[in-house]
Amino acid sequence: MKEYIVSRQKLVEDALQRYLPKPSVKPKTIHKAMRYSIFAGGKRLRPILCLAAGECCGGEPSAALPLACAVECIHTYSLIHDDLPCMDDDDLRRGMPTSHKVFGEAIAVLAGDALLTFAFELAAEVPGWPRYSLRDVFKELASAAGSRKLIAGQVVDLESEGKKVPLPLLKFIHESKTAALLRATIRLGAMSANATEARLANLSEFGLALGLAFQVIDDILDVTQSSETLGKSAGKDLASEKATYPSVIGLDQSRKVAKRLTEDAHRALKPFGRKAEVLHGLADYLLDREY
Ligand code: GRG
Repeated sequence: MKEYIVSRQKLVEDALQRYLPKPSVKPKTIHKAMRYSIFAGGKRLRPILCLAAGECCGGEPSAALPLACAVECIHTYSLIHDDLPCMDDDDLRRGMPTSHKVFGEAIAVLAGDALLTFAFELAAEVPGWPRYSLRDVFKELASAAGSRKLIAGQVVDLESEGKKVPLPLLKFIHESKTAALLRATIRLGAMSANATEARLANLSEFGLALGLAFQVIDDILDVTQSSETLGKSAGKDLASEKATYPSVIGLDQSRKVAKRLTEDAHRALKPFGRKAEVLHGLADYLLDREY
C-alpha cells in the first residue's frame, strides 16, 4: 500500500506543479498564495482515491489526473476558507502557518476563490468519454462543492457550534462537508475509465461510506492526537464546541462506527473482485491512519 500511495502522490505532485500557474505569473502574490497552500504537505488522499477508482475500472492514471488535481484544488480552497478568522480562525494547517497568517485575509480569500475556479479550468482538460460527457464532469464537481453539499455542511456545522446536535444532523454535516467530495473524487475517477453505470453506483456507495468513515476518524484524531502529529490545531473541535462523533456518542462508540462504515465500504467493492485490491487497501489505510 505504502508503495502505491508514494508513487501516486508523486504523480499528483508533479501534475500540480505543471498545472498551477507559476509563481512568476502576474500578479505574483495570488499565484504564490495558491501554491503555498497546495504544496503545504497535504496527504493527497482525494487525488489518490480518484486515480485508484479509475484504475479499478480499467483506466489509466493519466486519464484521471486532471480531475484528481481539480478535486485537490477544491479541497485546498475549502481548508483555506475554513481557517479564516470569520470561520474556524486557525493558525496552523498542514504543519504550516495558515494562508491568512502569511498573506493576509484578503489574499487568502482570493487564493481560495482562485483554486476553486482553477479546478474547473483543470476539469476542462479531460475530453469526456462515451458514457460520460464533460457536462457530467462539471456537474459532479459543482454539486459536490455547492450549497447543497460542501457549503451546506460548513453552514450547518457553523450553526451547530455550542448546541446539542442529534445524530441524524451530525450525519448530515459529515455527509455534506466531507463525504460528498470524497464520493465525487471516486466517481470522477470511475467516469474517466468509462465505467458502466452499475460500477459507478458501486463506487458511489463505496465513496459515501468511506467519506463518512474518514470524517468520524478525523473527529477521533482531533481528540487523541497532538497538533504536531496532525499538522493542524488538535482539540479544536472540543474548544469550539463543534458537533463531532466523540462528543455525541463517545470515543469507543465512534471507533465502532468508523469500523462499521469501513466494512460497508469494503462490501460495496465486492462486484469488482481482485480489481479493487488497492481500494480495499486504501480503506484500511484510512481507518488505521494517525493523522
Ligand atoms: C469553507 C466552503 C468551506 C468548506 C469548509 C468543514 C470544511 C469545509 C473544512 C474544515 C476542515 C474539515 C474538518 C474538513 C472536512 C474534511 C477533512 C477531514 C479535511 C482534512 O482532510 P485531510 O486530512 O487533509 O485529507 P490534508 O491536509 O492531508 O489534505
